[in-house]
Amino acid sequence: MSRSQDELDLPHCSPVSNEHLQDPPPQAMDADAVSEDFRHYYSYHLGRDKSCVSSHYTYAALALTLRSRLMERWKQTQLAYDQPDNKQAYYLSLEFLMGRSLGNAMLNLGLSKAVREAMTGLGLQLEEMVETEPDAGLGNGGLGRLAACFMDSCATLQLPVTGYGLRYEYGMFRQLIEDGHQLEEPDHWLRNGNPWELERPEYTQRVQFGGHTERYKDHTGRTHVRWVETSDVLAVPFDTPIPGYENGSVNTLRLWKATATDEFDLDEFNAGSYPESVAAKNAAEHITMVLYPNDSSENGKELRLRQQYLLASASLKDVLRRWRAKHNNDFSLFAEKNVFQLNDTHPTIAVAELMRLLVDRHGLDWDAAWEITRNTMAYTNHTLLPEALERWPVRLFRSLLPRLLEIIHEINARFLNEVARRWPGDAARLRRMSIIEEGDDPQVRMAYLAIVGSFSVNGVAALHSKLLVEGLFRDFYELWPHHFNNKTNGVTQRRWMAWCNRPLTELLNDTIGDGWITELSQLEQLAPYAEKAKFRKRWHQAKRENKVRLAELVAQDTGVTFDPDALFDVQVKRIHEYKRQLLNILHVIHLYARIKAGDTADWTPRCVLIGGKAAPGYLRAKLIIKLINNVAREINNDPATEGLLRVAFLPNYRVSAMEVICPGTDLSEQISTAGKEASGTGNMKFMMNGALTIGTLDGANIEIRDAVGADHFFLFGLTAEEVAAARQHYDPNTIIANEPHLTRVMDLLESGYFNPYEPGLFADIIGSIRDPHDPWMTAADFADYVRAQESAAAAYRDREHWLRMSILNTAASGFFSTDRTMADYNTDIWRLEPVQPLPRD
Ligand code: 26Q
Repeated sequence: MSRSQDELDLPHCSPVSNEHLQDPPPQAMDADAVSEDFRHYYSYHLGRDKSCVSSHYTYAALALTLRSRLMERWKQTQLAYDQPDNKQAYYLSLEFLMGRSLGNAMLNLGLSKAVREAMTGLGLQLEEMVETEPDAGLGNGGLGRLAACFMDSCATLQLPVTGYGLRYEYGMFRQLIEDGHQLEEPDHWLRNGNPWELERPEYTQRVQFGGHTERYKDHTGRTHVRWVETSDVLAVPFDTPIPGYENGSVNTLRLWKATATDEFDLDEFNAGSYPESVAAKNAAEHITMVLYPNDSSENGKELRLRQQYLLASASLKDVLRRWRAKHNNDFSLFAEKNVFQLNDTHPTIAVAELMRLLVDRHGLDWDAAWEITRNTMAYTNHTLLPEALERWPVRLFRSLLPRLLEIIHEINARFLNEVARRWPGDAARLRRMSIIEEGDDPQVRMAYLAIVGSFSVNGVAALHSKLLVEGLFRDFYELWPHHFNNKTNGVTQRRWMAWCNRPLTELLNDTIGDGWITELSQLEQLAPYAEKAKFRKRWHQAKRENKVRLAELVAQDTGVTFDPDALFDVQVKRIHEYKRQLLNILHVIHLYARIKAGDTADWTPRCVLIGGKAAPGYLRAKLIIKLINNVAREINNDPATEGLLRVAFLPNYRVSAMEVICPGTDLSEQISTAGKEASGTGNMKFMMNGALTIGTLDGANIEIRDAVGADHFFLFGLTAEEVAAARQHYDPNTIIANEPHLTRVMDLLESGYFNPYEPGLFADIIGSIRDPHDPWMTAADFADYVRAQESAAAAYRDREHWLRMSILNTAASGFFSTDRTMADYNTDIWRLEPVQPLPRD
């Protein structure tokens, strides 16, 4: 049934080189050249002229102009990486939340000025062209955006790192708000084509599903395993160039698209069932049709497991293909020259797949293959919520990936032997640590497979990494303490400052030069300027300009008017109970109650913005969105709040919206229940852009506060330890009764004030706050949150004081660059040498 790769009817590269086919000369980087190329693409490639000027085509022409300049650099970079001595890393991730590419390409190619000049010369609005590009929304939130920031930093550091992911036809859903409810709309982001991707059919890989295994003996009498009668799918790679910042390097993001094999057509067609053959083709292509829109694992969905395996298998085969082209079947140096970073457990099936490929396909014995696998894989964990740890039913594995299940069982048997040798007679420990969770419906614990199959396990912030080894992974830490490490997250300052915040970038460049764009720690030099009144004034002007822009976005998308002189208080992130948007809205209700009670002496006018998507099946999160919208409606429509308080829910929060939001924010809400948010990365974007944080001691907030100093951070709430201790005797109803402010808020909420036409609508939410088993302990932190909010409001009224603190936040944000994060991964885990692109001949 399966035919070999060579029989696939695909384009391929001839091994005979054509000496006449020299590269054309390098392309000029000045405004005139950009303008000329732009007109060339517009007329001769897109076939448009001056009579039809739509931003879609001008965007496309500019994208092609930039892309052609990426191509030459891309080739020279990849040729350099492929020199046999270089070690390479592969970042395996089901999500890459790239956002838009145009501005990033302009910036990193060093073409910002030339492009602006060229477009002005052509009478075109660059802004409008930028807005035309759809976000590449191939991720849910933090984990996917982190992968995108990592790619930017690796290219900038000239590290040979390739991203491997899936080319979802439909990315993250578009969120509409209708009558306060979230509606989801499919995001067909590829509809108008994607100028940034390059299809590479010549590197197509075949991926097997289903079937069964058989044993056979080779001529020496050794037993081997064959996986047969499978239904195969093809994975076709699409490459996106990832330019480094003004360094001539271009890395690769390789995304796989699933397509049907020709056999579908032939076998079914010959059986006389053409329509069925087309239907089968469809089923294959479904695998990469849509991104799963939940950001804590949804267990047991077969299609999701197919996605994970397609990514793991196609990517490993791609790496092995390149290896074998140079080393044939000699894998002795493979682990020395290759490393795979697993972005959470989602691609962890790669551990078993690499074993399968080495043993079944390339003839290595188990121990040699295991040695290679364990020295090649590294795993990053992104969650502390036990319920979010991925588990797959063994029976699903048996039917979909039977050979991989056998391999997992073998890995587990050998691993449990090792545990038994270390702790003889400790049956409870064996049960706890087993990769297979026994029970009526046994499950594969993917995190355990990832730990057992790798040489490094890291968390994403100091607290998170500490809690991992004390809690979820404690047994494994006792066994292999040296495998565990921390790599605090970051964000790329190229997108999250240099691109998205022009007013502040200009001020920074004027003041300390532009070295911070590649070395963020240079922002330290700003600190002394916090004391200079003239500088503070310029800082204020930049922030105000950004607030005007944010207010325009809010007005356009919600109809709510924000006054740029008010305190802009912002919480944008996925909607989740542990992130406690509910606590935020309770505080908003409290402010409203104060206004209604006439308690407005020394008031700080405040505009509260909340945005984020709820997983479509997460009903309580959707109800929280509805509550926020209802509260916003009542407050904004009450004349008593005029000039004092505004509330808006921003629909369809996404990367490109954050590019407007974080520069215009004064107060960043990072208010998760301590011990629940692994790191957070929005917190870093806000800090870098001069926002102050109101937050709990959770995730990277702790490191943010340490960096900027306790006086410049609004801390509140229980610590992770106190949360754990308070749980035993948590009594929210007594807390509510004893806190007059909270009593008043709950009274308003329970009176139906915010749902006059929908009685009882919020009963579920009210019940959750009053539940002694509320895992998020919202009521416990309310009073302290209100206190911290009051101190933020007071601080804002002292403008000079606030500006000083704002400047010091930016100045202290140097640590939170993914350049630093990537340097840390490289020093402790990857051990790559930076590689310069080859010079052109
Ligand atoms: C798993 C199985 C099936 C379907 C979906 C999933 C799934 C998808 C996405 C599970 C989790 C995610 C995303 C998790 C995530 O974004 N975590 C965040 O990662 C950030 C980067 O490290 C941290 O800053 C955040 O604290 C963490 O919540």
